[in-house]
Amino acid sequence: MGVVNVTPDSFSDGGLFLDTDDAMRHALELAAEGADILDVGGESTRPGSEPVAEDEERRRVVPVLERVAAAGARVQLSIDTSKPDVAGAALDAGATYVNDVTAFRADPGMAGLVAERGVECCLMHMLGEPRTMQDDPRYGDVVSDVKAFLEERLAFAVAEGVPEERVMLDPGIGFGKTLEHNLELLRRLDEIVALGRPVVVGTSRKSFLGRITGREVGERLPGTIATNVLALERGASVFRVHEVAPVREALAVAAATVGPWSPTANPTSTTTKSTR
Ligand code: HH2
Repeated sequence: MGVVNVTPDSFSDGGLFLDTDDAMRHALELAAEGADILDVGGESTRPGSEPVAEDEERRRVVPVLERVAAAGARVQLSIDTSKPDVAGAALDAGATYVNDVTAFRADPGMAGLVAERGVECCLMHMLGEPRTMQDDPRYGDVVSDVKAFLEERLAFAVAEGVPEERVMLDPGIGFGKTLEHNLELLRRLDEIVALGRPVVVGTSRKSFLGRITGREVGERLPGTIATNVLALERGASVFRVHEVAPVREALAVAAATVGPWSPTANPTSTTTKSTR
């Protein structure tokens, strides 16, 4: 899943793709690098961020989705929003996946929209809200708490008419979590996978990687790769990243190592002549 932030203030690429042309070019590049899903967002959820008005969010994302859909890229389009009106406009523009970082809590009507439109969704765990979520987050046992939350939100979505097969779950790395909480969730990701739905992980460029490596936000690709490879080994299915090509390549090697590898099943395996 490649990230397309049409925002002035996202934590790692704010302002780079606010212009529709720039966002569209970036989206097509990520698709060409092998992204299966493009996650288009018009509101930053970084710690301390302020909410964006609905009109403005819609104005940012809809033209990008329309133009990427019209370009015919072979990629699924996701809308990263917690507002049903924005999601509805995005679905009209060609999106078929709703990534709601509030797991339908900001507006429970989002569940009905996803059900009615027959699209897929991702329900993510977040403790508190972006403005304050990093102010001293606490859990009993972080993995058990996140797992219980995701189980409850999955049950809510299903009760509202969303087929279970259309729901993916995300532990919400960096959303109301300390460094230790993030590491514990990754270490025990198999417990979240045990819920039986595909698991999405988003570690890309996040500050906990900088806490370990001392690297600035634009220099966290090695940490991003390490955590995604580990998440794959623990059973994650979708990897939300800013840099698609290098992560995809690392995941292809990790997947071939974890399970049986076949040259025909792997589109990135073009260099089979190497003798080393
Ligand atoms: N992380 C971010 C945003 N949306 N969605 C899911 N499902 N999982 C995540 O981990 C996740 C997410 C934060 O990353 P980014 O979009 O680059 O930053 P910002 O919120 O500042 O735009």
